[in-house]
Amino acid sequence: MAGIGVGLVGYKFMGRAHSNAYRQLPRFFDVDPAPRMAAICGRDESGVREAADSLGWPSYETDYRRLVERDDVGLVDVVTPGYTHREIVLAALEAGKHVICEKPLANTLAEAGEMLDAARAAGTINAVCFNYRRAPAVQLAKKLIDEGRLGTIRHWRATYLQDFIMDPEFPLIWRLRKELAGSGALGDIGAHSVDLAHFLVGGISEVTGMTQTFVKERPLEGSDGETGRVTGWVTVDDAAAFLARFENGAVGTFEATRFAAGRRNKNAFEINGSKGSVAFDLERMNELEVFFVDDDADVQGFRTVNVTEPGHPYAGAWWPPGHIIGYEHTFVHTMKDLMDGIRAGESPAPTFEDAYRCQAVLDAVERSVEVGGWTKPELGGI
Ligand code: SOE
Repeated sequence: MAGIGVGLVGYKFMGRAHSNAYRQLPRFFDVDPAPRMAAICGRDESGVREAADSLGWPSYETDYRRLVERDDVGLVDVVTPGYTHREIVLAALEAGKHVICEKPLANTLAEAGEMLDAARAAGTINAVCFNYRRAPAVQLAKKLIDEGRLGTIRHWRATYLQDFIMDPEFPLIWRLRKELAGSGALGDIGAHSVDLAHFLVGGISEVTGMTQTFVKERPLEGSDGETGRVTGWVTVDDAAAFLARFENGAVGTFEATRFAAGRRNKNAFEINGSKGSVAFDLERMNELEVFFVDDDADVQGFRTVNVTEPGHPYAGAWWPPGHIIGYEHTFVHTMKDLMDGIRAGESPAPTFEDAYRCQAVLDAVERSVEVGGWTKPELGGI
């Protein structure tokens, strides 16, 4: 097995998650090509050297331009903050590499369009890491919908709730600055819900939204009692909510917030169809709640399926039934499908085009907030 050399740009939270995925993948799944961890890249030399050592990369670069040119790198994986995605992805595509990029693909719809065009021109494999599609329970929900077992889908109800910035003294990190992150809760976590909605229900035709920034000014990173407390403005939303109409007639609600006290990472959805319902909550990610209208009336009710049987998506590669998996496995599954895509010569969904559709919904929500009323995702770039 020749394998494919991976070059990873970025080494913080997502860098750790993706590195772990490349290490674990060939140990549990039979993939060809198998990923070969070639080099990791970051601007701060001591930081990236330390990351290379601890995450298992044999070499490092401090300039992404050098990384994408390396002969031993066939796949470039971009896990840096959103404002850097465009330039790194364009360079990797220009160098003829396959690319996987963290979500959201870009900070604006225009950038996403440019990246989609470049990916098409390059003709290499492209993918975007909306990892929650790859939870076995989410895949089971998709299977039930595709098989018609929920009937006609009427409702999509998504909440993505976090609470990590509730303290007003929490610093003004890059995620809270529009020029670096694009948007706040909307793009960071609401994007996951939009991607799941697209995956499970279908295209969104119009939206109407609202956003709120509760804490408008925060201490700059590193400024404290000793250095002198300096503050800056929060330029993104702390919370966002919107209504949506789907192309197939279903209706949806979305809520994304970083101010839901006690909800650390509650990425949840419920889908109601004419024949039944499913409900998922990432904090209980091995389970799918399922309800069928046609069940006998005397035992009717939601059942909780433990999605760990060998026949469940991805589950057979791990442990015996009932031996649960976790957050990190969604990244291993993402890389598995990416390797399969490279082998087949077909980009695995969600592709750059899928991510562009997601970006178009985020963009429509932002326009709706600005002008009021319903707005349509602009898909002209596809
Ligand atoms: C922070 O809100 C974050 O790490 C997101 O950036 C991820 O996409 C999400 O999966 C978990 O939370």
